[in-house]
Amino acid sequence: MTNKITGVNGPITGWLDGHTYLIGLMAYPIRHSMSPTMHNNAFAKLGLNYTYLCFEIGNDKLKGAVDAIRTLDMRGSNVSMPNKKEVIQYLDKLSPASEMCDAVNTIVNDHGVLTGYTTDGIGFVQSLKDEGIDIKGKVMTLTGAGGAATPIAVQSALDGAKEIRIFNIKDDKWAQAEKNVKTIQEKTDCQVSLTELTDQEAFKQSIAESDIYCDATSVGMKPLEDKTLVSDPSWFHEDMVVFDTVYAPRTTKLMQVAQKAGVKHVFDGIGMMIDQGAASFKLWTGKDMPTDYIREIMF
Ligand code: SKM
Repeated sequence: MTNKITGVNGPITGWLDGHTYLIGLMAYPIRHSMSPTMHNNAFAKLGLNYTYLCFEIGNDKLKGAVDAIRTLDMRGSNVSMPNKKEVIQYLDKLSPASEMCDAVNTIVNDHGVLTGYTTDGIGFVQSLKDEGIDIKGKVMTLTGAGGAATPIAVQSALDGAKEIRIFNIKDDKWAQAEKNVKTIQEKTDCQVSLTELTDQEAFKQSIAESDIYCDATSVGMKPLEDKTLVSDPSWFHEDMVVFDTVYAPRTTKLMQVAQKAGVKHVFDGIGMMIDQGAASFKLWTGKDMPTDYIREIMF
């Protein structure tokens, strides 16, 4: 059955009534998001009386929107760009990982007490696990230091990655990259380094020595869909993992280069997107998201 509203196969949320719990997604821009379709179909599948809606909220309207979570007794919200850091000042408590990342993507409202969590890193690690790959003991080269890269680095270190080599340009995210290195050094046993991406020899050598290369920048996504930070297939080796956090387009330029190199494990960001959503879903409902069903009807 094709759903007339979402255009995907499967049912939409089964009912809305006086008891329905509301969950939001506060970001700008956000109308493109897959999260409402994913969560509402999961609620319907499990017969949970929740609904998930997008709200176009930038930094300017964020305080009012967070206050509304308490006022309307919403169960919680996801938070995306540009609000992941900004939102912290309006919350009551933070999870340890959120504190380490300086970022929140999930708010849970327990009777007026708002706690911030970050599930993006959990999504990354879990999506590897879904493919039979454990981050424990792995050496990873990571490009980026923004909203996706920071939780990926922190959660990977918390979950036992042996070494993370971060590469970034000296842009406005450099200070965050330095902070990520310091946090990981202080709080975990993972070895971590930061190198300028302009040092292409070091970048190439790092990838050659890594089990995983993860690109957590927006290179590869519109309007940069023709770009990749690695264009020479010989930089990769067959047994490694190449992970692009971008999921539109489904096959990025980087993934094409990795496929050309014969890399066995090449992943886009869909798995991470589903698994970060599943971790948020569990925090709000206490239930496991039916991720196989979501994959089947949406992707
Ligand atoms: O962290 C996630 C967020 O939970 C949802 C989202 C989306 O729907 O586009 C993107 C990421 O920021």
